[in-house]
Amino acid sequence: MRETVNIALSKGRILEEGLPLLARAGVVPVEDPLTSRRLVLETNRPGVKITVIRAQDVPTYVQFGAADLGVAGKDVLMEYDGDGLCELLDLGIARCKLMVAEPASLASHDDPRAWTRLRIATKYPRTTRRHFAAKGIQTDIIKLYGSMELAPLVGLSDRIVDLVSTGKTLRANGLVEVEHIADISAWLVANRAALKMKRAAMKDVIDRLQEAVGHNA
Ligand code: PRT
Ligand code: MG
Repeated sequence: MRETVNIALSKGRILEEGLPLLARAGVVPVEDPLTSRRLVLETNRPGVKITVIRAQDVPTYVQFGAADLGVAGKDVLMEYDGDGLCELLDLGIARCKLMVAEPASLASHDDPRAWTRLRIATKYPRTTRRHFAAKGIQTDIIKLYGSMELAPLVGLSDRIVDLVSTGKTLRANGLVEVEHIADISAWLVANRAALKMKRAAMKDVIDRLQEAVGHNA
């Protein structure tokens, strides 16, 4: 029986930037995932399937073997609390930065070296706590699921930790970057057990992606 390889992708920019990369690797879905309502798509390669899910769910699918491979932002991987996942390859797509930002009015007289305790709104509580704990700074964290940029405007928090790409969203909300936490890009991750049990089929897809990323650089 042919081994199947199921690749989990998320539906936003990872799909938009990931599909051309997969195409260069010779993996093309038979239906357009941007318009199809089907969540599992066959591809031109027999046995290779693409599953489209929420970004935050990719590590869970891969850890539990519901997907053999997955494409997830480093931000999501840093925040994920689980094992059985293998980070294989930096795909170099969906690049951005994880930053601390605050209102420009506050930043004009704020010095990050003087921080001792911060109230921060973020989608990334674990990463945020870990980053500041390593510097001996205590944090009161307010977990949000989106629109972090709104928090300082409505007095939820002074500062936010969020992804920044062009910086337009921050600027539009009167915020400025005050500290860099990490450079972010999407990674190829694999289920550790599947890597052993479906070695040949997985290796074929991984090698092709590695080639495609190389050509990208
Ligand atoms: O449901 P959700 O949107 O969370 O996920 P999804 O399933 O739609 O996932 P998808 O494919 O959109 O992937 C999200 C991943 O893309 C993140 O985990 C990051 O790794 C990556 N990425 C890269 C970004 C950005 N750039 C980005 N700019 N994710 C989000 N943003 C947001 C940011 O949070 C902020 O609100 O864009 C805004 C800032 O953009 P600028 O250009 O104004 O600075
Ligand atoms: Mg999205």
